Parts: sequence; C-alpha cells; structure tokens
Amino acid sequence: MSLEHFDKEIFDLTNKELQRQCDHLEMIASENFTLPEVMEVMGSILTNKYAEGYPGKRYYGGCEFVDEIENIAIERCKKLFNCQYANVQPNSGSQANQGVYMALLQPGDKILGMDLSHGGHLTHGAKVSSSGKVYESFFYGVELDGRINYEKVRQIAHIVKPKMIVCGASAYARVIDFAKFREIADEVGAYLFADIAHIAGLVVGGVHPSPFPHAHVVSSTTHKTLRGPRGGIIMTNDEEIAKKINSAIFPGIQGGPLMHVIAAKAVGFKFNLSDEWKNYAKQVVDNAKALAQTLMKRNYKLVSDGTDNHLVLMSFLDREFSGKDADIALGNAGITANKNTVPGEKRSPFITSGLRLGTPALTARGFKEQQIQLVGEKIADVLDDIDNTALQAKIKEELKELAHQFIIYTKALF
Ligand code: DSN
Repeated sequence: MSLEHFDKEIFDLTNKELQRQCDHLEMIASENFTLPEVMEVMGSILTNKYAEGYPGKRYYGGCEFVDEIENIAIERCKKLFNCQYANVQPNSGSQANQGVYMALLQPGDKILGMDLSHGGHLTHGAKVSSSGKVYESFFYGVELDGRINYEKVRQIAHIVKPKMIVCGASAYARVIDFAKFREIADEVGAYLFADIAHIAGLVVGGVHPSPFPHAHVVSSTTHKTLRGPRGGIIMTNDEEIAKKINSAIFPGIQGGPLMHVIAAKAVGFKFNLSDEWKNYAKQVVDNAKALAQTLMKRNYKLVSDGTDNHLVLMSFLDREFSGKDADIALGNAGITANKNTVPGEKRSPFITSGLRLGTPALTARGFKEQQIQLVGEKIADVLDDIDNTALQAKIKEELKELAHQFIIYTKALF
C-alpha cells in the first residue's frame, strides 16, 4: 500500500511541504536541497537494522552488509576531508558536539567558544545548552566591524585558560583562521575543536581553508552546505582522540546507529567527491558575494560589509524596523530567511536587528549571479517599503514564477 492510501493525512502534509519548498525561495543559510538518491537510500529497508557498535565490532548479528556501508561512508568522509579518522554515526551536529566534549573533557572543565549572539552556536557553551551546563563556558565575540579579533581571543584565552577552544559559527560571513586559533590553543594548552557545520561544503569544495591540520578535532553536519542527509560527523588525525570519540558516541550518548542515514551520508559524500562539487561550492560563494553587492548598492548595511562564504548578515541597527519585521515581510514575499542578532544588538533575541540570508539552497536549484541579483533587488524593494503588503503579494507571485523556472523536485518523488 502506498503512503497516500495508508496515511493520507501525512501524505497530504508532505506534499504541501513539497509545494512550499518549490514555490518559495529558500534563503535560510543552514538549509539545502539534498539529492533524490540520498532520499532514496534514507527511505530504505536499512532503517530496520540494529547495529550498535562499529564495523566488525557489533553487538548484534546480521551486520555484514551494514558494516560494508558504514566502512564506505567512513572511507569517503576521510578522503573528503583529507583526515585519518572519521565517525559517521552522530545523529546530528549537536550530538556530534556533545560527543566531542564527552570524549575530551570532564564535567566542570572550561571551554571557550563564540558567543551565540555574535554568530556562535548553542552547543558552543550557551548556558541553555548542555554544553553550558556540564562545562564552564566562556565566550569570545566579534568586534563592531563584525569580525573576530584574534588578539582579543588570545587575551581571553590567556585569562580563562580553557581546556578546549571551540571555533566555527552559525552566522559569521568571514573566513575562519584555523591556524591562528591553533596558535592560541597551543599557547594555553587547549584542544582546538572546529565545528564546520556551516562551511563544510565550501571546505571540501576548496573555497574555504580547511580546519586540518590545525584542529585536534572537527565536527560537521551533513545537511547544510554538504547537501547530504540530516546528520552529524566527527573527524580527527589523532588515533587516541578517535578512540575516545568512538566511545563517547557509542555507548556514551547514542544507541543503535541510523544505518539508513549513514548509507545516505555515503551517497552524499560521493556527490561531494565529484568534480561537479567544486563548481557548486564556488557558485555558492559567488552568489553570496553578488547578493552582498546588490544589497549594499541599495544602501543596506551588512555586518562586516560583505561576505567570504555562503551567507550575508544584514544589519538594521540604523533602521526603524527589526529583524523580525524583515523576516515576516520577506516571508510574505515568498522568501524564507531568519532574523538574527548583530554586533551591537539593542533588541531582544526574539526581535533582533538583523537578518541572515544564505545562498546554498538557491544555488542547488541552479540560481546564478543574474538571478541572485534580481532576488537581492526584490529583497531591497520589500524592505524599502516594509509595510506594503500589496507589494509583498506581487513580489511573491513574481518570485514563484522565477522559482518554477528552476525545478528542484517533482511530485514523482513520492
Ligand atoms: N540551526 C542551524 C542554523 O540555522 O545555523 C544551526 O544548528
């Protein structure tokens, strides 16, 4: 029986979501469109198998084929990031990070990460996350120019003396200097942990420097710029660290690995290893730069005045309207983005003075600079006249037409 006949309610909602993804312009910087081949294996019988442990060392029988699958995923991941050890079992980026902390730290140890309100991530020590409850967390941020000041990071590190420095961000538009972070980590005897969830696809596409050989340990998600299935990975070049990571993920924090997702990660990595991938990664960055130029020409202020990667962070500190207002107005115009805090923030985190826009999903759809510039102009048109709901409705129709010229998925998928 098909899903349509077995569970019409979920079938219909899935199709509504498909329609939403096709009709709107997806500009949330952490979202993307994965391949149908990735979804095919993710929706396969591999979901039936329990495989606690690691290839060759499982707690259950019948693992001969899933062992091969996980080994392929590991080998592809190592090749992709040019490293010696990879764990492909984390169910998410957050669990990957939890695993890294559990492997290398004791409860109460000090970690130094990027402040959430400056572009960091919840799992980099935010007090509401277990990373800020189990460990004693301290933060560095960005300057008013929107950039990390590595001298300040150094000063904070020397005062705090953390056991681990966490680098990597969720809303930072500039290159992360991993070599500089390692220098600072070495000065204070800390591990350097790079969370490259946002930029992993750019790293493997050669358009952002790699965290290796600088970081002791690296984590990522597989679904953002990498365009694979939703999940996490951890990599290192250190055998002792690799052993500790494996024990921390299983049995430390997870049980049976999601073998259907691990297989889908392997399929995604195959795509990331192709020549085509380099073109995609370069186009993501070229598109973000084109978007930045267009918005700045229309007199919008960007944090750090531009971008080196896949996202731009608009600042409305000089405007009457907030990030939330912009988020809602653009949503009405068919553009999905998210409000974000900015350096020097004066509004609450629920309102904010910024908006984060990313190009990975539109680039996956086939958008090039020409289309991105047009989208940038439409964003500025909406924001220039933010209360004009008739204009938002008109732009929504225009952008739907544009979106439909770049077909990403069809109903035949279901
Ligand atoms: N939710 C992701 C993001 O939007 O950046 C981070 O986990």
